[in-house]
Amino acid sequence: MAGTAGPRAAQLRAQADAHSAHNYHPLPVVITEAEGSWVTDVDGVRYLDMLAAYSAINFGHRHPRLVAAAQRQLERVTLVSRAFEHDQFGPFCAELAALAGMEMVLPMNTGAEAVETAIKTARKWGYQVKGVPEGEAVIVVFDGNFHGRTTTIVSFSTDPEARDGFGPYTPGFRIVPYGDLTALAAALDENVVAVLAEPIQGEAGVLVPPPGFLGGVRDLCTAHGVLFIADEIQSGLGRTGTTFACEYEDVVPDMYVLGKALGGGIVPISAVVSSAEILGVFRPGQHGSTFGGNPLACAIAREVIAMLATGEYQERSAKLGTHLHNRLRDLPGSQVRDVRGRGLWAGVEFTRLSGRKACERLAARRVLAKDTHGSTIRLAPPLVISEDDLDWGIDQLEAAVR
Ligand code: IF1
Repeated sequence: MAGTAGPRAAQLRAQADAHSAHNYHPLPVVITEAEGSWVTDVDGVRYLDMLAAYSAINFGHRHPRLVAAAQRQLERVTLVSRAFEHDQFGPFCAELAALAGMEMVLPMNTGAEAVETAIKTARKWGYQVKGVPEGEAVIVVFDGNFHGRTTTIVSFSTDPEARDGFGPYTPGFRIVPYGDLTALAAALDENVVAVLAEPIQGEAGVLVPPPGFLGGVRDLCTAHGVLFIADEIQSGLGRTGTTFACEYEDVVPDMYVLGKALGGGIVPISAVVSSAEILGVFRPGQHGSTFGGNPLACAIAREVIAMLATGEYQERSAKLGTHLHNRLRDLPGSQVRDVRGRGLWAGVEFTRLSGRKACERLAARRVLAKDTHGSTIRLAPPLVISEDDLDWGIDQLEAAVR
């Protein structure tokens, strides 16, 4: 049932299969062009993109404003390293801090690097400000987390697939059940410097925590002098109907970790955004990156920030998200066990169908989505998707699960 690929796609897939590491099992679609919510494969077949690169394409493929910003910057300067400054850097940091209601920004490239940066920040803050004995800092994380794939980050993963075979593991992490404030409170001893959480767990299957959980994390962190680090790499920048998913519970963390959509789907750029006290722990030479905060990425991210500053994409995500969730709730209970999510982000868990099978059937119907563990698929269409396209995509899902 994988037979959606045409002749050209089959040839390119065979080449990739022979010469690329097999760390993925992609759907049999080979894309050559894209615009807005639609992609076209090498045999000329069009698909509706209901994954949007796991939220990295929040503004759709090749949004004209973002392409224009990139093209303008390509004509000027693209990379100088952090040994010198450039004229996009100060404005990018100031504008991102303002969007987040924070003071300082530390730019990196990938999400995992930004999470690593948050971990290093929290540890240094713990030793310098909180007074934790050197080498004793603990960061509390949650069961089912996904924060990236570095050796340190997989050390505190609870997914055997992501973790097994990659030891020895980095110590200094304590894992508690997601959504369990009692367990969290019990885990907060004097050596804990931070709690790292996804406001909604993505890879785990778009798990929305119980009401009051984020507020409870905030209160416990404040009471214990612990930093609340919100990994909004996937949930942030408009995906859930607000700029940050934490806003749903009116919660302000001590640090936002951002990535994916910050680069407008054009370049990788990530960042830690926090207060001057917290990010102020770094001195020259203690952290950095060759490409972090480069002129091209900053110019594109500045356009992303300007687009988010008006609130129109968040509003669209909230409105279309309500429509999406209303329709998903109408799927037959015999086929669908659970629908979770917020805004234009949904996890649909099936009763019998595997997530992979559902995605293959969707691809055959010209809709792209991605399975996660077992019998769940996630939907995260671009925030610019038209209501008609969204309805058509859901129609295909309805037909595919029947
Ligand atoms: C892959 C998942 C999604 C993330 C959160 C950090 C990162 C991610 C909350 C790291 C990355 C990705 C990575 C990508 C698939 C995707 C994913 F299924 F793996 F979990 F989106 F749901 N924090 N998520 O979701 O960011 O270093 O990749 O830039 O194939 O690994 P990165």
